[in-house]
Amino acid sequence: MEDAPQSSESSRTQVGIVGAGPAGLLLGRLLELAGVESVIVEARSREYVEQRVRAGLLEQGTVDLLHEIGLGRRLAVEALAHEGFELRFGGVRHHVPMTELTGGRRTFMYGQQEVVKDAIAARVESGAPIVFGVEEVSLEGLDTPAPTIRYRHEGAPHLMRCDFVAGCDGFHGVSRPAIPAARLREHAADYPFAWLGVLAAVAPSTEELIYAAHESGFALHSMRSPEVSRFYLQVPPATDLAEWPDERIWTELRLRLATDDGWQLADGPIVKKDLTLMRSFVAEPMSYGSLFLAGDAAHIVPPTAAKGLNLAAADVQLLADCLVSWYASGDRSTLERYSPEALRRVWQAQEFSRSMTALLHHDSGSPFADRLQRARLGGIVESRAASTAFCESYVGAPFAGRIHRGITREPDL
Ligand code: RFL
Ligand code: PHB
Repeated sequence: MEDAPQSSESSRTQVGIVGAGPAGLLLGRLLELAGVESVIVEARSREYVEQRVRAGLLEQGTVDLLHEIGLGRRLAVEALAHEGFELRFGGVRHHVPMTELTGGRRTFMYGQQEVVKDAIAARVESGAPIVFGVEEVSLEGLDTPAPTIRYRHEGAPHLMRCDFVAGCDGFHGVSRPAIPAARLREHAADYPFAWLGVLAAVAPSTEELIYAAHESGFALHSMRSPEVSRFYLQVPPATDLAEWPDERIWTELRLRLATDDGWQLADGPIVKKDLTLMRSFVAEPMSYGSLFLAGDAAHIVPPTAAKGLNLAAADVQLLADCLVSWYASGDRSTLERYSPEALRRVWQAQEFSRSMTALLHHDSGSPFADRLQRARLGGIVESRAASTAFCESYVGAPFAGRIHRGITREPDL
């Protein structure tokens, strides 16, 4: 006997959001505060997305946004605020006074998974819908004003009708591939290096991040808390982590971070190792009919300048403005602003991420290229104008055009 066909349970919302990473969660929060309904559907479990270790550096604009939308309470206490960073090359440390050079803008160390936890907790508390563990997600009717999201949850099929779909499902999601190929242009560039990332249970040996250019390759000393350090080493893309026992990692970090003034690197237990491949990618345009892409679904940057999460936050801030204006006015031109305005910031971040990657990584091994790299680094630290320009791109531009969110800003502690 055949199974009876299962009819889909159907529902309706204004904005269907695919993905509960930073892009989807922050968009949901912005819409909620502006009185626009949304449902977030996420392929993974809540536990999984809350534990996923990724980005750590938040720009001033991202932190301002988190405060404005009521997600800044824990961040105000736990994030480490930075007013400068160090460029290290030729055995010499060069302090770059970022905050002084950018009219008071700072960066903040606060794990991406902490932002995700805070945003999920707020959504669950407010009762706005979020469905974890969905399967077989597909998008239909994107070229109409009544798109649908189909998915399975706990075995049962669902059909969600929406006014708009926000594709916030990361680089490997289903939203971008749902756009007909003829309507999408994809730009991509790969890099001949990768990052070996290390999380170590040891207090950072520095108060500021250290970006080190060395003939053995780039090294970054970052941190997650006063007790946890985060390091990255430039390695070849085909690296097998088994070839990097802890002792080799500490030896290489000591070599690449060494200075001629006796600075010491403290070591400790390594609790996690990972390999990140580097890629630049942009999909143009970032919208198709009733679908809008945001975050990694639309673009990837190499991690050097720490722009990925911050770009996702900037995208959804703009997207929320556009959607809320549409609900207020019914004027489609507000939606047409989204892709060109988002792409302007995206390409600037691509350009800076690529040039910062070239500035710090060791490439072909050609002595000529090495000398040029050293000259570029020298140019930045020796000229106030050059270091100001570098810091303005590094710390990120403020977001323009804000919708009223009805939330009073929490004080910075
Ligand atoms: P995410 O975080 O990938 O979230 C996408 C979500 O969509 C879900 N999903 C689906 N849900 C439903 N249906 C489907 N079919 C789905 N397919 C996927 C996924 O499970 C996931 O929950 O994308 P989003 O929200 O756009 O956020 C982007 C950021 O995650 C990313 O740009 C950053 O992590 C990049 N990045 C950094 N960015 C920074 O701003 N500062 C940093 O310091 C920084 N460091 C980093 C980084 C990324 C790294 N890796 C691992 C790539 C350091 C590293 C090592
Ligand atoms: C990180 O801590 O993950 C991090 C910090 C700064 C960067 C990139 C990554 O530029």
